[in-house]
Amino acid sequence: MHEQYQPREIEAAAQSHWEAQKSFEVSEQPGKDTFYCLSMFPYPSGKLHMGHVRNYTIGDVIARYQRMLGKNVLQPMGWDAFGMPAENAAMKNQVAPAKWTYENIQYMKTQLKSLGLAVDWTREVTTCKPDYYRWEQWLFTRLYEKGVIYRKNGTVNWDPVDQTVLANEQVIDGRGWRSGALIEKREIPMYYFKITAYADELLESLDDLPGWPEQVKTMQRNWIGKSRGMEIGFPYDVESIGSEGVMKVFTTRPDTLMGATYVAVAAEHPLATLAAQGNPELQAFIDECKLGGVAEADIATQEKKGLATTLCVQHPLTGELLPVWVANYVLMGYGEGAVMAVPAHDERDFEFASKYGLPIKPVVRTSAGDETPAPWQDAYGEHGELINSGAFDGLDFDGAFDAMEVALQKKGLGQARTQFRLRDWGISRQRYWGCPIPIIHCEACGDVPVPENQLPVVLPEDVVPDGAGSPLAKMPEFYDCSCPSCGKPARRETDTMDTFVESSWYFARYASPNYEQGMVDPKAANHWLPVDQYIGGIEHAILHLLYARFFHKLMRDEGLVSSNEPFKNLLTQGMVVAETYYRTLPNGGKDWFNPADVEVERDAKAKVIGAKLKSDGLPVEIGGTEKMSKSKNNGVDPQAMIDAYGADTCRLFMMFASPPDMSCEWSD
Ligand code: RRW
Ligand code: ZN
Repeated sequence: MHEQYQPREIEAAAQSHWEAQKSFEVSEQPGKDTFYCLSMFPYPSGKLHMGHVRNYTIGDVIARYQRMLGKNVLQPMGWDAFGMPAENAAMKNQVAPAKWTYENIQYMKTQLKSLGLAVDWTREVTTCKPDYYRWEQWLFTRLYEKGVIYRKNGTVNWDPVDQTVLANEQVIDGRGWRSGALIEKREIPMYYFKITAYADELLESLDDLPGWPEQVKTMQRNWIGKSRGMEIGFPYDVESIGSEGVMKVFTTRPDTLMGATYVAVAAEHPLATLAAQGNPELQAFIDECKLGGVAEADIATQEKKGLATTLCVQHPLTGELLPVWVANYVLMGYGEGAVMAVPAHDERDFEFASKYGLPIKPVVRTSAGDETPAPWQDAYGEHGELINSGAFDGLDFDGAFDAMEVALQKKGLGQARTQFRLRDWGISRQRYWGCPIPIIHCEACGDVPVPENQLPVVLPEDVVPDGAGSPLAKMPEFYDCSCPSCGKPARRETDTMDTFVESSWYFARYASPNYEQGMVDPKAANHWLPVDQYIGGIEHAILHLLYARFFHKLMRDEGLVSSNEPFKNLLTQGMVVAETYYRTLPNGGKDWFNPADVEVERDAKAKVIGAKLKSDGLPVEIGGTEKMSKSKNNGVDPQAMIDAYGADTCRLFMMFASPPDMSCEWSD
């Protein structure tokens, strides 16, 4: 018997016992209560992070508790294995993404096993393997036939030097991350999931999730963004435009209609194209608008710019002529690609009108007062009694909404409409390391989904991308094929799917991971689903969770699962934070040191009074606690902790140091 705790021996002995006993392998047991405990599966990025350790320990503690209550507990694990990190590593190290990925999986799996998690490893799922993604392709073809997936043009970031499409995060200050070239917007055909057809249900059924954090539900509601507004038509001024027509806008503030002083259209709007004929200055501006990234956040913060045209439209109620401007803050993909501008009651319009000296007319009495000029900035968005609006004066928001609708309907120029902020989900990626989109392009037949008996469309695994364009598009051995309908030579789609598609249904595949007759075995899926407890980081509060909820409903509508929602209870774990240390460089930048390389000095009461770099014994600055990250070099390698003190010590510390949903400060 050892005096001291010997983690290595004890943990290894326990783990081999569990393995031999198949302690955590579970099967369906009719009559026994089930509990499905799921932690978000990792990207095989290289090695475990403290954030993983925390996530998977929380899950394991819950799984153990439920097992002790006598339940049949399923706790699976797998790999979210497609994605750009593998391509980036491939370019850096000249190694195929597949090889890099499989090696990482192998290493991280031994790491995960050393944590002693009660995982049923026989259910391991790896999304980059054909036995997984073939079912994703199968569902794709089903949904395509049903019209839930469709093709349309979408705008992407085009790097003219590398001749490649870039993801938003690869565009830095409007330039390509590798080439430094000015990025252009390009329209290319892409495939879209019609998630908007499920917008109402995705919103409504949030109310059936009492086991979700209120904060996450609010984020989802805001993302879906249901709003009631009015579609309003502004008749063309035939004299300036040269033809009859109506410019449509959508607004959630029809009560401010009498305060519209100009209209603005997107660079791609037909009126912009018309106005640019014979106007080189405007054409140049339109071209400039087409430059720059497509990320919404960048567009929201960029400087608002515009150019006047000689065109006018008529105010739908007064007939007054309003000038048409082309503006970079109006997006073609949103609403109608045109807005009625009410500078007194909209921040962007105010900024624009002030810059270009356009009239500002207050039509709602807000807390900012009626005076001109008034500090409208403080009162944008406020509802109030109408002023300066003729017959509408004195009405409140709801009264004005209804009265405007009646007045507009009389002229056939208005209609109340509900709008969603949510857009359809574009899943085409011009990338190599992803699930091939199972479509064949035939000159005679158009887009033909790959028939079931020709699935999967297998991704070749020996390719090393070079960053210039999509490798698959340069591989005739991949794209040359014959049309499944007419047999003539055809071309296989070379785009791959967004990796969020794989993570949208893995939780269902775990129920029958080796099932070969379908995407899931409905019997097994309905035995385990919905997940009783889902655990993961808050960074997935919006997209991943929304897409997974959407997929669950798609699978329900395919008859594969019977529940409406995939995750009954959700726990969003807090971050893992650690102290940061740095020295200021001569150029003002900071050199960050890893906590492992720093020695902390404490006073008699253990209060930290300073820190020194171990290698040179000289002082370093203490930068405060921050989320563990590469940029601040404050990541603590869990493996070093496990090797030194054992997995249980590490796990126990993480559970004890902080409640699971709050941030946890690591300290050795
Ligand atoms: N494969 C995806 C993924 O995020 C998940 C799919 C379901 C979309 C904090 C957590 C910190 C992460 C820093 C570092 C997620 C972390 C899980 C961290 C898997 C957290 C990992 N894969 N929470 N996690 N590193 O490998 O939130 O404070 O990135 O729940 O571990 O993370 S992942
Ligand atoms: Zn054909």
